[in-house]
Amino acid sequence: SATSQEKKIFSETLEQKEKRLAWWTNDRFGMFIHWGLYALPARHEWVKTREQIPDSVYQRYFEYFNPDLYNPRDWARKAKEAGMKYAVITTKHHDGFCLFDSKFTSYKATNTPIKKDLIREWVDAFRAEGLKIGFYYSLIDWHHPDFTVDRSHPLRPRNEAGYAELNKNRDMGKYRTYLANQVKELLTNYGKVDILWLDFSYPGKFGKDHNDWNSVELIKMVRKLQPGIIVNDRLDLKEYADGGDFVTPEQYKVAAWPTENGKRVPWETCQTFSGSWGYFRDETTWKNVKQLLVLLIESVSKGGNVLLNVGPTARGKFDNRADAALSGMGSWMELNGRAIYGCTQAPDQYARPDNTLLTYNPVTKRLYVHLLDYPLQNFTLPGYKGKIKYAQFLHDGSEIRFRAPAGHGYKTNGLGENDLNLSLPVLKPDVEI
Ligand code: FUL
Repeated sequence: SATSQEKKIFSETLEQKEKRLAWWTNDRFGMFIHWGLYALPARHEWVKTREQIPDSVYQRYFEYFNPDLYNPRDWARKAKEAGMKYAVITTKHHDGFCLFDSKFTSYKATNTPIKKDLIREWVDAFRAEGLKIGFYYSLIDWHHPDFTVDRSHPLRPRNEAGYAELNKNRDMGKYRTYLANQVKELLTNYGKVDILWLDFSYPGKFGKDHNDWNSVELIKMVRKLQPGIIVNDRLDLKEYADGGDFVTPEQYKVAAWPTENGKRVPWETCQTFSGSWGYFRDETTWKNVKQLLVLLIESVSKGGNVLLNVGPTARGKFDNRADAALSGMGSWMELNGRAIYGCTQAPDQYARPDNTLLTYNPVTKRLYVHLLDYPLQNFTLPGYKGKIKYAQFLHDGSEIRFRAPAGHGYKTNGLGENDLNLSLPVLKPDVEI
């Protein structure tokens, strides 16, 4: 009998799924954008819950939301220059504020001083720059009057009795309808949508059985409206083999390519520059360009994607730190993108030397050896004898000479019989990470 893990909602085969995901698996690198009212307090997108800010106070961010410098074409160019091929934006985050013009709420950008459907302009701009587009949509909603108050809610009370009191007149069924209506709007009014990034759930999140979001019906609707769309795994559908197209490790590096039932699954890690997703003015924990590039290379070396987040300011710009990180990555990607796009984990026959990461393009059969610490002149590829025809630096295409030990009895300077020795220039070429 089928295990619960084999339960399916659709009849798509694995091959069909791989085909549907092919562009995404190839592109590897995307931009996440968390933008909303929380850009004004500028101290984390969860600020409303963290500081238990009452609606009446949070309302001032709605009244002063006026991103007059918003130029999504500029954002799109920066994403593209960084080497990103797709982007995902928060159409609504947990605070319930909608950047898009929804007819099911008045809590939206068109009713703030900016008076615009910011998603419409975003979609047009990113499309015009040739990027694929994705919508993040929060399942959680702290603004909707029918949404169940739970531990993550800004209104969270001191004790259990407090929850009962607060939830007495709340009807999750009404919220479910609202959610479905909004997802329908997003997938109907903006043309083709490439990715849907729902956030977040786990089975029985609210102590009810499995029907917090009407997930099966929701996903069926999504697939019907946008048959080619790629959907993440953050609905409570883990028991279905096709409940999500890819897994979403957040803010950590995976140890190895994630598997389910022994099979490697598509994955994407989402990461921030500095910890917060929304613009955080005073945060100082920014990762440097090398760390970000290692994250990207390491993810590809384990068969995954990276969705790297920018939190634009309340005036609608990327701040200088984000600009600098993006352009630093872009300089590297311009010369080394070939080791990222279309690449994946190297076949087992290639051992990974210390302080390196390996990526591999299965179509061109090229192996990319990323030297994380530049070695002194000689560099050994263990057991690579007979596996390599030619070696080059990627940044300038210049040849790297290599040799195998000359045979039994020969003085091999510590090389094993099947090793290869690369002769590297003494000076590290300056485009290396
Ligand atoms: C989490 C959210 O709670 C964060 O605010 C952020 O959106 C991240 C990508 O997902 O679960």
